[in-house]
Amino acid sequence: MAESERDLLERVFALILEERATSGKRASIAPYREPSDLRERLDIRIPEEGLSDSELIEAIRRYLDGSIDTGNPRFLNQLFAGFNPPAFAGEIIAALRNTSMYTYEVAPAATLIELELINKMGGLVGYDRAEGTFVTGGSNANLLAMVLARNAAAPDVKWHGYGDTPAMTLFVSEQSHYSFEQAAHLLGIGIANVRKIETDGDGRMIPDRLEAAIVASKEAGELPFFVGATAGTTVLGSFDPLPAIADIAEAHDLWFHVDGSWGGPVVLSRKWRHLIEGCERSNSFGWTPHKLMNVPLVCSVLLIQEPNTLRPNLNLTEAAAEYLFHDGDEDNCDLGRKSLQCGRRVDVLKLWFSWLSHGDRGYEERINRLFELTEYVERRVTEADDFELVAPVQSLNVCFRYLPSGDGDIDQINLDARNRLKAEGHTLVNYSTVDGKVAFRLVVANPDLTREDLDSVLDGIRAAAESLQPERVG
Ligand code: ABU
Repeated sequence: MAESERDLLERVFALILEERATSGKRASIAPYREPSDLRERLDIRIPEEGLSDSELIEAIRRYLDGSIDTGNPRFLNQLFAGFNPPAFAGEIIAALRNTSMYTYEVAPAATLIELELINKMGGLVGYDRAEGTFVTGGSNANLLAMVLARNAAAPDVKWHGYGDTPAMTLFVSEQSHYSFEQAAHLLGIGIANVRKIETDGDGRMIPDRLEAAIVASKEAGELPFFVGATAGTTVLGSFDPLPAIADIAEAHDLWFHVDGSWGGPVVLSRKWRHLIEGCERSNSFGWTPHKLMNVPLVCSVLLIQEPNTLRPNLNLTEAAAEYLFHDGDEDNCDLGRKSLQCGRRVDVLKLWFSWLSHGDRGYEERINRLFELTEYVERRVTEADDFELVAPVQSLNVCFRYLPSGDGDIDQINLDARNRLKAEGHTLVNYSTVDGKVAFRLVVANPDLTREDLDSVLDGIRAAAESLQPERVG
């Protein structure tokens, strides 16, 4: 190794260690900066002549300064958070070998690890002989599941297009992820053919409404083909009633997919697995370890109950891409034949290292602890006079709002408080509108969170909101 390479790598690793040593202790997770301001600070332009290593290190520092520290315990904005050392090692080691998942010959170890973890995850879902593939995220898992479902219902479409196939309809809850509509658009099914099924007060799909919508679609001469249930909705964290939905999907011979992108890992907890009961009856299941399993983005999987489904659906012909896939591959080890991607990162490695390090029990304890912390937030919100839940807590999302003591636009005060905390870089907690009310959506995903961190977040929200009430100023 050249001296200059060693020197640069040592400086980069020193910077990473310095960054990790101070994360969590910093008062700010990164103050919000307008794009024009940040663009200037970053100095993004590519120079004519390359930078020195010292200048490169300065560029890395500028990037870190301009990025949110999602490992900080006051980042509760998304369905991911925290820092995972073994998984981080996996990210680096994957880049060290820098290969692609398409063929066994260039990714031998990674291929076997991926096959093993797919098998394990499928087993946890309750599939006997699952297959699956790593995808670019939960949206991509939903898209791929819809491709498989469409081809099962209308096999000719793969080769000849829709022709005179009746309008194909799919059914998801009104709380489901927007990617189902996006996939309907991309697949030429049409956004209007996504039927949004009403949810109950807990944000769960109402099975009777699903049944009625399927019947109505059939009566209209359409071709229902897919039911997408959600295990962990983005805003409320709700789990659709899978057994009842499975009954309906089976009765109408529809593909039953579970979007477990957020809530899927509860299968690892004996205490919380009941939330996802019935998942073993699904045809496919999306599971995104970069969320609840705290693996760095991107790490996401689509599992399929029926083995040997992906290859006939995704491979064009056995002769296609002969330049890449050279042999017969009787062992099904060239995973590129079973993927929507050609080049594909070794996303399994960070999951493998993390899971090796935690074991099943470690992940179970982690998930149980996150639920306990969520119960703590729920209790603090319900016991406070100036906070209220806007929906019952379903899993790890707490949707609540601040109630001002005087007059004032409650929605605006909550929104302004959120944006003030964002501007200061104190806390980042997302918001949404629930039953017409602007509410904080606090997500408990960071495994290093403590009750004190959560107190600090709630106190910060209260202080920001109080400071926005005119009658309390001065
Ligand atoms: N599937 C991405 C969800 C993003 C979020 O709600 O944080």
